Amino acid sequence: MAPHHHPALSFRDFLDGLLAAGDAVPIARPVDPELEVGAVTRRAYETRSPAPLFTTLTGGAPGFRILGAPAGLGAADRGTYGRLAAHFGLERHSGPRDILEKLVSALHAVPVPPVVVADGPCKENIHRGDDVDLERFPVPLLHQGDGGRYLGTYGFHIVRSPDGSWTNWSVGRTMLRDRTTLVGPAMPQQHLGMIREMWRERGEPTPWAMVLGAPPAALAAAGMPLPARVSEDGYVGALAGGPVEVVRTETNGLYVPAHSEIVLEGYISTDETAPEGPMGEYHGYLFPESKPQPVFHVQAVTHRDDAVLPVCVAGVPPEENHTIWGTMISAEALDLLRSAGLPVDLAWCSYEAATCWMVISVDVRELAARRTTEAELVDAVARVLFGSHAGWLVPKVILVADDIDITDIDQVVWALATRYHPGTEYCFPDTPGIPMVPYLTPEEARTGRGGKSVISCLTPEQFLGTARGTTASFRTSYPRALQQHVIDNWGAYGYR
Ligand SMILES: Cc1cc2nc3c(=O)[nH]c(=O)nc-3n(C[C@H](O)[C@H](O)[C@H](O)COP(=O)(O)O)c2cc1C
Ligand SMILES: [Mn+2]
Repeated sequence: MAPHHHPALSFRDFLDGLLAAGDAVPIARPVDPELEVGAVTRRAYETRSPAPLFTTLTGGAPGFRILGAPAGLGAADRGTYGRLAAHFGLERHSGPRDILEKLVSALHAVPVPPVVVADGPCKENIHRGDDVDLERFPVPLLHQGDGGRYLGTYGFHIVRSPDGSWTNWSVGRTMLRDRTTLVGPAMPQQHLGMIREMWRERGEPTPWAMVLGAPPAALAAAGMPLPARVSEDGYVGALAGGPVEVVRTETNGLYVPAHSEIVLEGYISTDETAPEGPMGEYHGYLFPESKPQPVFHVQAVTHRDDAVLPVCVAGVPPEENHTIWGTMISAEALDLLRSAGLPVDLAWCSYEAATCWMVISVDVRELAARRTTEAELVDAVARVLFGSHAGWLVPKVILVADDIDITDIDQVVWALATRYHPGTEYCFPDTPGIPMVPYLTPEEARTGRGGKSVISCLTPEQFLGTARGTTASFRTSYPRALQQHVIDNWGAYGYR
């Protein structure tokens, strides 16, 4: 077996990197998968502490571990975005702009398809047929009020269109139902639901696999709204600078990343459903209703020795629905907007906004040169974004000038407060959107339309290339030489 040794392409190498950097902590004392794993992980997110690696769990068979907060934020001195950057093999102090530009450039690189290998770490243990028992895993109850225990919160589904031309990798949650079945959403607008529908039309169940503890770059790409019929695997190869090694499943002819911790193989039922949820969700709420969702049948389980199950404990930011999903949506949207020729500097789903808004910074010099109006700009942005797979996920868009660093929430709040004129919001009541957005009316959630808007924080002067005032700040109110003098003498003034 060839050594892979690349944090972006091997979960185990990624974990070793976090441990070496002090951005994951091994927890040897016994921890209960029922609520305790969730509570520790939640506190780690909310205090920006290292990722907890639970090595002794009081539920499930011995020998399994759990990693909480795999892409939580860290303390600033260790690199706020260090765990996220490590997913892409970037250095720990990379910032949001570095990460976005890397993701965008890989969209323009030639896709690097996976290579098939004969064997891999994910095959170290193989259970088939009657030997399949999902209860062997320490399946955590993540929040009180959840409708069940979730095995899949940081893994991805693998399905293939019946004609074999499109392999889709997508992150989606799965709840444990019994020893051999899971239940989870497969929304028709998401590619998992689209491909399942293709198989259903033929009257067949969908061959399916789920990967837990996947290569981190693959997990991130599986959480990215690439267009339909684009296979995420080729994007991952371009992003990671080398192909993903995949092995054939034991039972259904799909291919799964060899350097994965746990692989589930089976099929998605055509019509069988079971109640799923509720679960504390990405927007930060738990709504106490369960919904009927498709049942996933598991016919084989393979896993590494001492397998690590990664866990996302969804809820208020920052967790992986914000740091991974929000970042991947931002990159795809940024590329769409730029490729459409719009004067866009950056796009960013503020983590603090729980993937419910995207801020877009506009190159105001280019904007003024175009002699356009606010309504025309908003219309063009809405057409490009809301018409896309990525834009379906984003209910609110905020436009600001590029003097604002949109990855700094303090600056976004300042722009909203001082530049947005009340009553000028552009609403899109007929535009389709993800029905999970918490403020939707029952009618909007049922029809899957509405609740979408664009807010412009661009001032009338910015469309004309003039200015009414200047910003009063350290960076803008003093000569550059004086700024440097103050920085150089900061200690001499008595500051640490
Ligand atoms: C941690 C995490 C959990 C997610 N859970 C779900 C989910 O349960 N259902 C869903 O439709 N999307 C979920 N997503 C978002 C999808 O992965 C994302 O929209 C992706 O684009 C879907 O793949 P597709 O574009 O191939 O359909 C999640 C993303 C992340 C990062
Ligand atoms: Mn897809």
